[in-house]
Amino acid sequence: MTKQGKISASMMCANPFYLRETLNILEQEHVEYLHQDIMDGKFVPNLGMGLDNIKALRECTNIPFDFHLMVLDPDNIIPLLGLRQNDIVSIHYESTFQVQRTLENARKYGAKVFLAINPATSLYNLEEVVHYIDGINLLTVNPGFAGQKIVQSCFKKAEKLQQFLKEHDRENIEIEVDGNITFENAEKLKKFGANIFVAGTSSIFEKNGVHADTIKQFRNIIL
Ligand code: S6P
Ligand code: MG
Repeated sequence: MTKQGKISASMMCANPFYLRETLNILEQEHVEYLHQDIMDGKFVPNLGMGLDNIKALRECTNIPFDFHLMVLDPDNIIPLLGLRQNDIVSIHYESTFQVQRTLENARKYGAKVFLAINPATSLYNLEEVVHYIDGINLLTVNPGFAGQKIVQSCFKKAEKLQQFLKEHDRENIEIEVDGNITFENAEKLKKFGANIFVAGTSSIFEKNGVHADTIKQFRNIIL
């Protein structure tokens, strides 16, 4: 079964001076998610997306949020996110001592729960939690910064992930890919079952915002 391709627009790539126009275009193009990278300067060497900004953004749009938590001890942050039913929350395998407990905690807030895995995180780690999640966020760069180059081993890993999910009767869960998702990389990763594509500087975001035409072209690739 081919899952429908969805766009998750990476808000860390949006120029705040053009935010209203950017949101208007993302809405008009029916972008499925706004990807919110939450970073604590510890799990990744960067800071970002404060909770007050997230709250303000919520008031400006009805597009569901796709939270990517790059923080240590995510259990402290999850209750503060204002999660909604159609949102996604991705939790990194290494960010908590008891990942299964954290995934279950997140589920209480009603959003879809994804496990995020770094390029060097082995797929073996999924074995025990694959039945507790709604999707995988496959990091195709080491998280923390926009504008990086894809880690080449991720293509093989995406192929292995597809096989792994089949073997565990979980081929219907969602596969998000995050990091340097160019048109070309999106096309390749789609062949391995990816269906949510984080769109950042590599695809739809330019210096001053986004253009409807580029989003339409990206959509054609990932449909
Ligand atoms: C990276 C982060 C991503 C970035 C995305 C930006 O730490 O998790 O979500 O926002 O990588 O896109 P690009 O196209 O600049 O890599
Ligand atoms: Mg991200």
